[in-house]
Amino acid sequence: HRFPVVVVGAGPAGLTVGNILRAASVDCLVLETETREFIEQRPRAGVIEEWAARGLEKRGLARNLLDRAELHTACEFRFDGERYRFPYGELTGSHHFVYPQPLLVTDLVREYADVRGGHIRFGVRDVRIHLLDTDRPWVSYTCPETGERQVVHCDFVAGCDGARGVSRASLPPERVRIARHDYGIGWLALLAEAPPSADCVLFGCHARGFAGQMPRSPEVTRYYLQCPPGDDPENWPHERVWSELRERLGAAGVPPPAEGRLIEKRVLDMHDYVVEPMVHGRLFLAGDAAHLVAPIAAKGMNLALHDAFLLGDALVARLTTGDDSGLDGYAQACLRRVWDYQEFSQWLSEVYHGTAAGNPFRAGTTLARLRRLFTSPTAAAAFAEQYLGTAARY
Ligand code: RFL
Repeated sequence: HRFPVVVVGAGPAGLTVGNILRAASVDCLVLETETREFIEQRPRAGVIEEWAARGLEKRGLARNLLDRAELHTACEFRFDGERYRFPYGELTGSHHFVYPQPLLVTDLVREYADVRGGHIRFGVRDVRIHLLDTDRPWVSYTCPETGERQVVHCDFVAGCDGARGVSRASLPPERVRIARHDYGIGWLALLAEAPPSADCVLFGCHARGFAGQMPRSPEVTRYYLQCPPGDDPENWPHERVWSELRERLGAAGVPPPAEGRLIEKRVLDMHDYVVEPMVHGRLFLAGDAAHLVAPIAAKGMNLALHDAFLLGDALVARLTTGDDSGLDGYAQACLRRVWDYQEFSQWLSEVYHGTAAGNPFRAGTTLARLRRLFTSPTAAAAFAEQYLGTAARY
């Protein structure tokens, strides 16, 4: 078999690259280890920045998103027993789209496979990437039905297989630098079958630890509770979860969170990494395969989409007109936004976790940082720009 491009991984990054290639009639093969049903239901992100939604729209990939997403124009911080609403929509004229990742993935698979006629194999095993130093790379995998090894020759490989994939591991260690940051903090990530208690994202900055509420739909709400890294979700029975949420999100005159069955409960250790360069020979990494950003600032899926737009367009230019400039500048163009978002996540982490550090000095500076957002219009404007990812240029 031969395809101009093999895309490894059918997450937001891989499916967006595949859709861009198909729109330009470039053939590609997407390889995914999970089943279609699984990826269409895997709950994760929900916040899509406006530029990312417009980027999807421009490529014909946002019809359902624009119809069904909720628009968010404010978030609310709770600290010192009070609530502080931050109306970023009024400040900037820009907003967030809230559209759960499984819905976006469902739209992207349908468009790629059913509408644009793209090739995709689900349930493949043991994917390997070969000969990246040559201009004739190939990819092999085990076919789920027959158990046979399959070989696919190609010109380019898009490594979009997320944080635990094979693409990053295929890079020769002496040719890449992986910068890592560990926050030493865990978050208990919860999905509750309950309506949100406020119409916007809530951030509770409390001495007992951070708590967050992210509305997902009228029936389902995501909550986060700071916990020790590596904590066992079994340490968090229903009663303990709701009493901590009430405490940490509590403020004068607000209703307590509406209780509901917890349908997801897992501990995430907060850490980041960035692979530089994101390219080796004919392998181009995109999304979480290249850089992980802890879900502190809800940036991961947005960065995955940013990479995918650049990579998809660059591959189309190379394969249809022989123009190499997009591929040559790819890593640098992605990494400017990646590092900017990493820096913001690190800054925001102190806002979320500083009051619970058990250190009165850090608690004092954290509260000063929070108050500044509500007393200095300049600080508020800078925060809004980073929160929304609206900086004009990278
Ligand atoms: P994905 O989505 O992980 O997709 C990678 C795909 O590759 C498959 N795969 C393989 N396929 C072939 N061969 C292999 N060897 C393979 N190994 C893996 C996987 O099955 C999968 O289908 O990566 P992608 O496309 O780069 O997208 C990244 C985003 O999914 C990720 O950044 C976000 O989910 C992060 N994130 C959030 N991002 C936001 O922008 N806003 C949010 O609100 C937000 N909330 C979150 C999040 C991530 C979370 N978790 C679980 C880490 C909340 C959570 C809880």
